[in-house]
Amino acid sequence: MLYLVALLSHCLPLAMGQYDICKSWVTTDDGPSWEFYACQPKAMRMKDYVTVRVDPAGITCGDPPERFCTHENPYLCSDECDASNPDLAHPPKLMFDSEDDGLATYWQSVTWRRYPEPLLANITLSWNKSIELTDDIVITFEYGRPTIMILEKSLDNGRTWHPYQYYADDCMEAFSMPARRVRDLSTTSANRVLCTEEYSRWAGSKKEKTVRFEVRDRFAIFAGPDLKNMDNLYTRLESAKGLKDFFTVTDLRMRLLRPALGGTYVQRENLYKYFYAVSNIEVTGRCKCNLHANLCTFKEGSLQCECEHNTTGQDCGKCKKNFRSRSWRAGSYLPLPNGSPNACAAAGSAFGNCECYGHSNRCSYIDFLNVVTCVSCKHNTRGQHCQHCRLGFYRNSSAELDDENVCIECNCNQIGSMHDRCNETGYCECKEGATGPKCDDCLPNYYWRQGCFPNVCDDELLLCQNGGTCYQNQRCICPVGFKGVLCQQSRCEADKKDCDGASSTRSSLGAVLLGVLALQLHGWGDL
Ligand SMILES: *[C@@H]1O[C@H](CO)[C@@H](O)[C@H](O)[C@H]1NC(C)=O
Ligand SMILES: *[C@@H]1O[C@H](CO)[C@@H](O)[C@H](O)[C@H]1NC(C)=O
Ligand SMILES: *[C@@H]1O[C@H](CO)[C@@H](O)[C@H](O)[C@H]1NC(C)=O
Ligand SMILES: *[C@@H]1O[C@H](CO)[C@@H](O)[C@H](O)[C@H]1NC(C)=O
Ligand SMILES: *[C@@H]1O[C@H](CO)[C@@H](O)[C@H](O)[C@H]1NC(C)=O
Ligand SMILES: [Ca+2]
Repeated sequence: MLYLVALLSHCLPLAMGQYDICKSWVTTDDGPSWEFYACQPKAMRMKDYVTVRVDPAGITCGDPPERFCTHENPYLCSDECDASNPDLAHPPKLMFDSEDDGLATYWQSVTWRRYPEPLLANITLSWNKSIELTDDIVITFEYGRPTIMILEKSLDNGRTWHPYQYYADDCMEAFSMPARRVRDLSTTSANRVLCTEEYSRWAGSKKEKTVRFEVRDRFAIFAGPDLKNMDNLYTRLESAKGLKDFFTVTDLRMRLLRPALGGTYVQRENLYKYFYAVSNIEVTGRCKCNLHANLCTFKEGSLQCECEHNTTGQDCGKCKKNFRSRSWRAGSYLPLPNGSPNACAAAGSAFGNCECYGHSNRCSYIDFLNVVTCVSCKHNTRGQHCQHCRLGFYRNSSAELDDENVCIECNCNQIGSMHDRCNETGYCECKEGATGPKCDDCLPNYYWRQGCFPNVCDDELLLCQNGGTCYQNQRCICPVGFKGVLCQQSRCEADKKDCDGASSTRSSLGAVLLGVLALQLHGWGDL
């Protein structure tokens, strides 16, 4: 049995061997206990778990039924694709079946009858799970490989996409990129995105069927041609920035941009021989479990890591509840050969009794107070156990104390509020006249101009007099001959020489009151 395992791990260095157990029961001087190791699931045939989508709508042949011919037999166009007949249909799922009887089954596109409009198709594979590629992606084309195509990848379930590799029979012409081969890459360029001409040239559609994304050749840059020196690869994956992510995907997309031509030119008189036909897409990889699981299972339609080390989540990307006394960390391939588990620790176990709810990695003993306290609380927390929110933040009531989102910024309006602190529900303390949770609104009878000010005029109580109009509650626009905050004052009254002994209204009570009011309001308005 041991011999068999050794043999297998020699033949499949990427599928088996290192990092395949997460823990073992060992006996030490202190008695028996668990020992923990970095661990990862086995590589699997990922096409068994994929969801596929082919775009645009109507790109799959057979609806309506259509004749096609091949480059080998260009004038014998007797083959037919008919979506309503199972024997003649070519649906997308045939790219992932097992072809047990040796007969190629394939998805096929419509023909290029709309030439010169380009024949474009996208094949998108989604796993709803991050996958680490461990072997080449191999796409098999029946009837000739595309002359132009782009392989793209996503790391965030299809929200953003990045080119992974360009393929063309002439890279310069198609993409203005020089043609390169993965075999020529060096240790510093192992994660370069390049354009290759190796898989797009015409060599007879029966002879050369596959298009590859060369994972092995890139691994070989570090592990040697037979991938014997995996230790070196694992060391590099751990230390070289971006290298691990380069081989990680949640989705892949083949953008087919021009079909096989079978020669140099497109023959307009026979467009029935131009189309795409894909019989198989092989993707070999393992679930990304951050080195915290050695099993990955298919549950409720998605792959899911069986997390160890007291971690949880689809990728074991966080600590289990009550195991958050220090921040979550991925396991590490280093030090060789067993790596570091970087397990999550139970509350209270790591630093005596100092729980920091995962917001700090360090505790410190304060001598004169005789307390142990968390140091440098993160995520806007503070306090002995990082259990409070920093000033200017308030507690997110839908988050646990050990959640990264536990403290929400108050965001008080700088002008409308007294200070930048808020109460437990996020309400700021407003200056006079201001209102709203963030103090960015004004109370009724106040207007906003770099803060809230009481209305100078309005349509109810503070009416502009003598035909004046109220401008944005800020001032009255007075007719000629009147002035004052509410246009209550006749100009000849103010400037006696303009009028001829006009009788004074100064003695009237109303005018006195208005004058006082005007004085006050004027003061406000100038603030
Ligand atoms: C294929 O996907 C790309 C984005 O990756 C998009 O820009 C393009 O329009 C798609 N083409 C088709 C035919 O759906
Ligand atoms: C993706 O996986 C997550 C976690 O297993 C699951 O909750 C979610 O429903 C899945 N989404 C889809 C579209 O399958
Ligand atoms: C995880 O927690 C359990 C207790 O629930 C403990 O027995 C086990 O040793 C812990 N594992 C690790 C890796 O810390
Ligand atoms: C509050 O916490 C929940 C749970 O973590 C999070 O989804 C939400 O975004 C947080 N709210 C804010 C405003 O940060
Ligand atoms: C916060 O202030 C708002 C507005 O003053 C008030 O309605 C709310 O009850 C306060 N919340 C708490 C928890 O004091
Ligand atoms: Ca097939």
